[in-house]
Amino acid sequence: MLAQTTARPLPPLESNGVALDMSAERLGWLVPSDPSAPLEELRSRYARDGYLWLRGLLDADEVWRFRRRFFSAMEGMGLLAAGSKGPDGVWSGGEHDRRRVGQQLIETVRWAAYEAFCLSRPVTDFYDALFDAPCYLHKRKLLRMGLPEDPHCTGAHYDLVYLRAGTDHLCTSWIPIGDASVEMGGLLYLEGSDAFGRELEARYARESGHLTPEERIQAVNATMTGGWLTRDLRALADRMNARWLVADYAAGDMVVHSPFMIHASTQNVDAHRRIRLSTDIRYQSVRDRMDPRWQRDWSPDDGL
Ligand SMILES: O=C(O)CCC(=O)C(=O)O
Repeated sequence: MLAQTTARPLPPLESNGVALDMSAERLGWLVPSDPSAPLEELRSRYARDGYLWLRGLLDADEVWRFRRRFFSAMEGMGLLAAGSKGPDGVWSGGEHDRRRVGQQLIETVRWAAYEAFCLSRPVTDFYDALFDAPCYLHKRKLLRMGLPEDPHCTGAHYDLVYLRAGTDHLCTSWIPIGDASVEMGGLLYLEGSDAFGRELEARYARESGHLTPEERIQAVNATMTGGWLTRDLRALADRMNARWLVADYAAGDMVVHSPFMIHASTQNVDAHRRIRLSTDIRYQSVRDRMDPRWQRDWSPDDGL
């Protein structure tokens, strides 16, 4: 196993305008795994921790190439600083053409080159082995940008809330496209929360018996008001008596998390104003039941 990244002092972090205000007992560092470790070891770590941070699984050059291609498609929309070159992805600090940027994102998730990136050999080999069956990549794939100064972040949630119409034997890959330091707002995970997510889901199953099957799979219905548990990450950590685990991700890394593992993101406060770019995509065995709502390309109005 790789050594844990060295803990280092961090700036104050915020998520959706709420300060994390983390004391030492509420903040920790994600533990990396070596992708070449024996499969049984990786499986048991995943079952125990609810995640695997596979450092250097992907070819870093390919990741940088994809970042370069992404930002070159975004040129001329006011998003990037005048001096931002190639894969830098430095934010302009001003207004951008939201309509064009949004359209470009919708187009980019449909690129064959993006699909090929998501299906790169190390990723599919890993999942074929993990599932002990040919893996299937859900068509609904998300690319996200974390812009510096944007207070909107991902609230605390677990993924199954959005994927209830298929198997729960599925995994999310969260892949930073470029480096994603803590300052850049990379994903953070609530330690030990896979078990808590399972409890919440079991409770939901008990309490949602009166809903129709169509209503029951929705994240918003008479029993639930949305997929997020909270925007107040500190309060959730206190309630769970747990730590949020942060990491300095590098191009080439992939985090695998279980559909019950609670995660969130923080505001990008990178001193160099680099945009956090990442993709989150879901894999399962081709033989397990698939959520039909995830068999179409992402669009902002797809209702999920
Ligand atoms: O990248 C983000 O901010 C959110 C990603 C996410 O929720 C996921 O990977 O399931």
